[in-house]
Amino acid sequence: RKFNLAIFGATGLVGQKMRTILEERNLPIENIYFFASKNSAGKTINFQSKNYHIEELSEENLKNKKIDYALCALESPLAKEFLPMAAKYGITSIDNSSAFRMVDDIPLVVPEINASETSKGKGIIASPNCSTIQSVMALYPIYKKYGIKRIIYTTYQAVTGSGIGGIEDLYRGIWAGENDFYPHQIAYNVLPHIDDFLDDGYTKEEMKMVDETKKILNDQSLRITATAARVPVLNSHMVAINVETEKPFDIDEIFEDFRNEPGIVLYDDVKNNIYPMPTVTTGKDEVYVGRIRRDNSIENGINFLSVADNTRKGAALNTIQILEYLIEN
Ligand code: 11C
Repeated sequence: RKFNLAIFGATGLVGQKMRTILEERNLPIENIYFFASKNSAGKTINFQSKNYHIEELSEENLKNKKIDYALCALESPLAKEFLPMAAKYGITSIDNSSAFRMVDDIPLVVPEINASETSKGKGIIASPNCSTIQSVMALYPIYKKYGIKRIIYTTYQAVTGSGIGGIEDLYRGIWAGENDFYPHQIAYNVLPHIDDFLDDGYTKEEMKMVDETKKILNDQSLRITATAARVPVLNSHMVAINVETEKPFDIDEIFEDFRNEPGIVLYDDVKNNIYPMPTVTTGKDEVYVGRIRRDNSIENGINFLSVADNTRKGAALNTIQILEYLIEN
């Protein structure tokens, strides 16, 4: 049966990407509504060769339109305001923001890993942080087969993770060495700082990776630590992952495990300079893994890279895959 869909925050970077990906896939959409702030209301948006008016996200609109599902690309404070309201009017929202991810009875879903959790959602389903999604996707085959004791994440994150402000700072920086969005110039630089600092010296981004990984894998015993950095790359995050497994493994089998995992592309042929990079993964739906090698400093350790389009699998695509799972089930 066909359903009515809304996009909340349709004009931002993730909202626009949701529209692009919906155009690529064939979902049985009856009516689609694009919502944004008052400033954007009235502007037109093109979807599947038809023009739509952007409407203001308001209680009245949520109440009066018969919406079944919403893809939410709002900032956290707005998601907190509007998603419980949407749920009240019978709308199931799939939220890209961090607002509800760590709330106990709200599922945090990467469909390839824990799609069945969606059945526990009462009107809101959370989609994880971008760097978390591509990391758990890559760790999942290892976790299933060998168990995991400890994970060390080190990230190299693109400016699209910050939305339009990050892109503008990168371009402005290249020409004028100026910054407006970030606390320092991002062009020709690396910022060891993503999201706010917490009292213990970690950033919120680092703790999202730690906490969300445990929730998605449903394993609080995992020991995880993270360092997150912003690099002057336009799009696609790279995460260097060091993992210590419970059980011993054959490194050749790890390559096979990645090769056989849905949603993963094994991209590792170093003799021919084949390894995942943002220029390879941008515009792709899959998570690319490469530079796979044994960590010889411990008994059962692996080093590898996970690289993915943070605006696709890291954001818009994951929410749409959750939606596809919901409508199929
Ligand atoms: C970044 N990972 O690259 C962030 C963006 O919690 O959804 C996503 C923030 C979030 O800056």
